[in-house]
Amino acid sequence: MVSPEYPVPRVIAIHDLSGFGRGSLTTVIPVLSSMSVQVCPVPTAILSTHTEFSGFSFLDTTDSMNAFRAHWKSLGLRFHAVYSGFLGSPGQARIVQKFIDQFARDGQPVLVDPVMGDNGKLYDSLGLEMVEAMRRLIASARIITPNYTEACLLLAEKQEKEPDKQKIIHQLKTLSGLGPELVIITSVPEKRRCRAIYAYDRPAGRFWKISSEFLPVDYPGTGDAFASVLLGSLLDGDCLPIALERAEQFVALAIRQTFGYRELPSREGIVQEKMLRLLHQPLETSRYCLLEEL
Ligand code: PXL
Repeated sequence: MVSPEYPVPRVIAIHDLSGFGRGSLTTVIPVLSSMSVQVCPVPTAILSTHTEFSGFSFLDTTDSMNAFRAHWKSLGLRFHAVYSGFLGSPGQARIVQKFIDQFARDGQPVLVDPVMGDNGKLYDSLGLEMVEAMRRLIASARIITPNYTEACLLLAEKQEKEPDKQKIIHQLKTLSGLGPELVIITSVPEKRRCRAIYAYDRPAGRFWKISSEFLPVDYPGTGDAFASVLLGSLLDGDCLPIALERAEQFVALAIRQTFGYRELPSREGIVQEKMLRLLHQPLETSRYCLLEEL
C-alpha cells in the first residue's frame, strides 16, 4: 500500500468543519495525522461550533464538494480510502457516492460513519429522508460504524433499554446484508452502567465484543474519534479486534481524562490534544472477546 510514491496512506475525509467544540474534521485530522495518515478533507459544511451550541453559524458547502471531486479527478489523484461522517442532506450523500465510485474503484476501503443521532434521538437538523439516504449509502461501504441509535434508525427498529446479544448479532448481520463487510455498532447499552462495542467481520464469519463501564457524561465527537482511530489502525495493518481495541481505549481514556476536569463544559468535547501521543504507543492490554453465535 505504501511506496516511495505514497509514503503514507492518503484518505479522503468527508465531514463538516466546526470551528469550536471538537468533533468531525477537528478530530478526524489530528487523530489520523497522528497515526501517519495524510488527510484530504472535503468539508460538508462550515459551522462556527457543532450543533450542541445555540446560535451557531452554518455555511453549506455542497457545491464545493462537487468542485473538489472534479478538480481531484482532473489531477488524477489516487487515495487509499474514502471516509465519510456527518452529512447535511441526501444530496450530500449522493455526492459521497460519487467520490466512492470515482476514488475507491480498485477496492480501497470505504468507511461510512452514518452520523445521524445519539442517545435514542435523530439530530435536530436531520430528517427521516437523511436516514433513507444513509441506508442507500452504506450499501457502497466496506466498513460502517453506527452507534446503537443509528443502527436502530438504519434498520427502522425500536430501541431497547438493554438489547441482548442475539438482538445485536441480528442487527450486525442485517446491516452487513445491506453491503458492508465489517459492521461495528458502538454505545450499546448494557446492565451495570456498561456500554459495549459489537463488531461483525462477515468474510471471517466472526463476531467481537468489547464491554466497558461508562461515566455519567456525554461528549460530542467521541464517535468521530472512534471511527478515525479504527480507520488509522486498519490502514496500519492491524486486525479488526485490535483496531477496535485501539479505538475503544483511545476514546475511553480521553473521556476519563476530560471527566477529571470538573469545570470543563461537556459540549467542548474530549481533551483529545492531551491524548494524541497515545496513538504512537503500542497497546499494553487487550480485553476483546470472540462471541459465539448461538
Ligand atoms: O460528531 C457528530 C457531529 C458532527 N457534526 C456536527 C455535529 C455533530 C454532533 O452533534 O453537530 C455538526
